[in-house]
Amino acid sequence: MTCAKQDGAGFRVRSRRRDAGLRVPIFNQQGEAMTGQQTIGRMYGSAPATTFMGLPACSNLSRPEADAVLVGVPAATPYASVGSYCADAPDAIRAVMPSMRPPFITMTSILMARCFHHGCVSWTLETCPLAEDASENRAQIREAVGAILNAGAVPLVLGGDDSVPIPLFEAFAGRGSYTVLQIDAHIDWRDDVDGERLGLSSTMRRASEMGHIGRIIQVGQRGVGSARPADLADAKAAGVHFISAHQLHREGLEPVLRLIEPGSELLITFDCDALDPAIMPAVIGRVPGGLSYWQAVDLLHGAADWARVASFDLVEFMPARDLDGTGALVAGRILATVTGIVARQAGSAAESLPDPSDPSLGA
Ligand SMILES: [Mn+2]
Repeated sequence: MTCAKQDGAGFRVRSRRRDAGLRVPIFNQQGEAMTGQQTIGRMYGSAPATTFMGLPACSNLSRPEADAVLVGVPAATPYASVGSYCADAPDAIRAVMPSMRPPFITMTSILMARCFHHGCVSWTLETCPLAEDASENRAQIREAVGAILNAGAVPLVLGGDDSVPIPLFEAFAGRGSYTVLQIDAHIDWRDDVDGERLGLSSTMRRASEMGHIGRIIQVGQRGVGSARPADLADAKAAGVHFISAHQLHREGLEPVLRLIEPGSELLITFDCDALDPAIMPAVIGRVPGGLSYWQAVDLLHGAADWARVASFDLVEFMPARDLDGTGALVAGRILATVTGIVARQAGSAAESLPDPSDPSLGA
């Protein structure tokens, strides 16, 4: 970096890149180079998309004609103290995942890409980020998820803060028994925060109270959050299985995967703060020691080897805290990976696709 004097008002930083006349692509969230150069994505045939990876937009949620429906949900029950700080997440994550078409379908993305265009559609809920409309938000989410389930498809929910999974889980009532796999830096077992019992700190306690939720597995704890010692004691008394981030790093995925009962139905709830902030800075509270990208991907694939993914949600992505789109890209890839898993489990992946367990494919 070099410094240049500017009108006697002080020094401003000027990049060496500009001085040297180099043209390094800097991507905006539409995947277009801010320098005007072609991006690597465009070079291989991608294009900006209005839906996640260019998924077909859904015209009728009750008849989606797909195995999975990706639903953007800006808000459910925001706390008045912080508001809906993740309301822009669906748009931000969609924007960084452009459409993929040949020959941009690489070996690492072929599973996702094929599944997207044959087995998943996109829908957006316009939930209101204002707390006073939270009950309406929750009703919208329950109705949307219920419609998707009635149609025989799998809901993939792109939040929104961590209060979004509560009405998502509620929509499964009367449909069977489910295991919740929560991947999160926090346990989310507060009974209430400032009188709000359906906010982001209470998600797992509310889940434990639902008759259709059986086993609860919580992975990745390490963060300083709102939980109190009594909350942890209650969770353990309720039979929750905890695998902390540190334990995962020391012992690998085996302790988690052993907890997943073969043939069970999984509701996977993925808080972005479970990931290490080096790859996921876009969270409200960054804590070192989180999951790596491959730990997360292998956990999702490993869980899906034993159980059916009945729903997936990705929450707590906070665009205002992202750094150069890094977190959005990671979140998008995680979501894309799960979409591929769901489509494969539904049998919509073409038989000619490579074996997903082939390590050379990546995710
Ligand atoms: Mn969390």
